[in-house]
Amino acid sequence: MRVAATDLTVLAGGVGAARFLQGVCDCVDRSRITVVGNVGDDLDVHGLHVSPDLDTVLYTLTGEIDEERGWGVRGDTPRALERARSLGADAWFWLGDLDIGLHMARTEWLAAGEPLSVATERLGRALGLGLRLVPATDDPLRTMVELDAGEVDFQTYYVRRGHADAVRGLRFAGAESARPAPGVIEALAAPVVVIAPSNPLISIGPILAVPGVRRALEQRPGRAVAVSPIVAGEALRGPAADMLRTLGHDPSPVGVAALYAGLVDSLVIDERDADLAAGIRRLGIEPVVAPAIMRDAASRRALAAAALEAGGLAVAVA
Ligand code: FO1
Repeated sequence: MRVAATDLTVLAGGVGAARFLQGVCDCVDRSRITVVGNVGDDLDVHGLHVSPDLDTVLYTLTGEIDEERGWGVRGDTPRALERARSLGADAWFWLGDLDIGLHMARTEWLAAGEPLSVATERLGRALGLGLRLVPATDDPLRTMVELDAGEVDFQTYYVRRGHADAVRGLRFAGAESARPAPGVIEALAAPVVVIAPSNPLISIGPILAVPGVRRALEQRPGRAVAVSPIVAGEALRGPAADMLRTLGHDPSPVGVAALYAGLVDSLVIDERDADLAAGIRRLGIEPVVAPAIMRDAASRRALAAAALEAGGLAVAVA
């Protein structure tokens, strides 16, 4: 497969990454961007293959997203789900009717033997995404979460159990034999690579666990910048802070920097964490202080511009 050169690659998890990417798309033409997405959260449910993080990026950047929840399609209805429940199905994972339609298309293509990367490209093209969205791998890779009650798959931990359990360990099942999807390693040779403000353990971790990805980032020819998903000791969204703590990491931008040491040149941190700059610099990473809370389009754009400028990309922000 011939892969066109990309100017900017973003490693992305779910909701936080998608919102950050909205800002990136305000600063850089979509034709210049490749997004490498997490598939550790993927699940097979009711016979359908669901890729929540890829879909969150897809729906957010095509304007279909339910902004309030951060995932799923705005205004979607649960008629199919309710019907299934009324018939006795164990429908614990919320799927709207329109969303189900997308999963049906993807599942059909996968069953016909297409790789996930091709199915994702087809969905992106059909919905007018305009940038290249690539799963980290086409091979099965699932994040497994160790709880006091035993090991469960990611969505059982996150949705079914409401991410209320203390996380004792993480395992990326299938990672050892997974291969990077076509274009992933090439994309890491972009002049600028940005790690979006996503959970470093469960959103970026599965991407880095694909053999060859971490090394490609370590040996990058360009510049790499991460954006801290932790601000003032709290996660922008989700259970990242608690998870860092229970797994023995510092739930602060310094802890994030320690996880990314050797992988990035700079880390964007919020103004409230400016006093942590020296600790980050000691890890060999240049701290860049910028407002990191993404409230609206303007703040998403400003955060993206700060990250891109740290990577040396000239951006024209309106
Ligand atoms: N999150 C929930 O909290 N409850 C759900 O029932 C749920 C369903 C769902 C369906 C499709 C989809 O694309 C995302 C969905 N999410 C749901 C969000 C998803 O579990 C998480 O945002 C990510 O996996 C974490 O990055």
